[in-house]
Amino acid sequence: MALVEVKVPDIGDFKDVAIIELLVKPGDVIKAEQSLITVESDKASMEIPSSHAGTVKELKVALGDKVNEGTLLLMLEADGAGAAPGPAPAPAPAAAAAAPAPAVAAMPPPAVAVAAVAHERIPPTAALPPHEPVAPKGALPHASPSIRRFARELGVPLDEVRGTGPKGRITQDDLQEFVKRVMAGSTQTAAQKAQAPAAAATGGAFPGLLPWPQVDFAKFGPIERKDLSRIKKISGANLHRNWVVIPHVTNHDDADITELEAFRVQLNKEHEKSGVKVTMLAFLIKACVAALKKFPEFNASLDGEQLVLKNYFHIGFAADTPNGLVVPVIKDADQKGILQISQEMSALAAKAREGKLGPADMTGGCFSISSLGGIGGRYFTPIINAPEVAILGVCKSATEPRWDGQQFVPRLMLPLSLSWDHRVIDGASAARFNAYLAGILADFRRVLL
Ligand code: CAO
Repeated sequence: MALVEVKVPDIGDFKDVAIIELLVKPGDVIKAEQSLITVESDKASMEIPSSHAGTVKELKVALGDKVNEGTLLLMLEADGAGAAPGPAPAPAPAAAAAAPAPAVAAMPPPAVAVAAVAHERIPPTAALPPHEPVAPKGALPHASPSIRRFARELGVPLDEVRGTGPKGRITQDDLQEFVKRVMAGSTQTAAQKAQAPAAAATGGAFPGLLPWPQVDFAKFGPIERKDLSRIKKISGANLHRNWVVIPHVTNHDDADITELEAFRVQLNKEHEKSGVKVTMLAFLIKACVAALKKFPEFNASLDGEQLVLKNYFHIGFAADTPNGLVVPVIKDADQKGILQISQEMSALAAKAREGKLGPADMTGGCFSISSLGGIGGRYFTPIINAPEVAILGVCKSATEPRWDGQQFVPRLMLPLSLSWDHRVIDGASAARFNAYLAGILADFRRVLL
């Protein structure tokens, strides 16, 4: 293979410019047009590309050396792909000196990439918004075009990076070190610092929101402070994420459970001695399984742009415990009868109150039910238990006058509140789901249809 001398091409009016960055080293395999060094005049920095492709054998220059057109940069073992299509055109000095926008993007290959040292401002990126500079106000960071381009790709605010190169120049190592520290959490960008108080209070960064109110409550009366329980911290973070991320809609409806409640009371009389209490929640779980079978998109989870439809029916139920809310799961509820579900629920609720639920008791749920029926209330908006896509809230049933076509009759009505993820479910499906569910609760024989 031929050994080729790679020299500085025509760089216009740039004379005796210092090398501030060596971008390749012996042994590197490079392409034609790949940047080899960065040089800097008092007006601009620029990258010098290679005229050939191949393997770098020997560098003929060092950091700080001054170069001109024709200076030998390195010896290259050319790979036979030949030279670059033509010599790199020289940058227009005026453009180099005054470019207000990223000059790198404006220079098409194989042009020498130029960045104005004193005039370029890096546009803020979506990843890391505006920030406090490390450099004094007005002073802009020294960095070569390739470093600026790399910083833009990573969303790194360059003026927060401390440069360790000559004259405080930011090197690739400095950039990588900055990113490592941000990822490890040992440093924050100015934007992250500004958002920290609000983020601490709200559990996440919401650019543009007012900070959380800081109030000295003791000024207004006696107070005491109490740590949130471990469950409250965990469930709070989950509820917050789910509320913020999922576009919730809640449909309210009523189910006539007059006959069902009579049946439940009768069943409990029959099983008095067995010690198993048949609960309304057990019927609700069975009715929901039937509705999930009828409307499979409710028994699903979003995975990117796909919907994962589940062919199993694990139903979670919210349980109130002294330490906070937990959601144990009844597995394979479709394969279990009302008595077995009642029994399992009672065991899981007891375990929950004792704080003895294990991960296996609380995972794998397809759909959840939150029942406040034993407590009170009419309707509410339950928060979807991600990655599920819907949840049923149930409140206290009450006897109400209902028109039967001829007269008002007393009926036991159960308030239902179905929250659903509008990314997956449409309003019409939700209304149908509720109507179907209410139909089953009104006449459980419909489960057989
Ligand atoms: N309407 C009227 N009464 C109801 C009812 C309803 N929808 N559901 C239950 N009841 C009555 C029952 O008949 C029972 O009364 P008796 O003691 O006179 O028989 C009483 O309320 C208790 O009911 P239950 O033993 O069937 O228990 P449950 O199924 O209502 O609740 C459990 C079990 C674990 C869900 C409950 O203990 C619980 O933790 N509920 C709170 C759930 C919660 O916090 N949800 C909110 C989550 S969002 O923050």
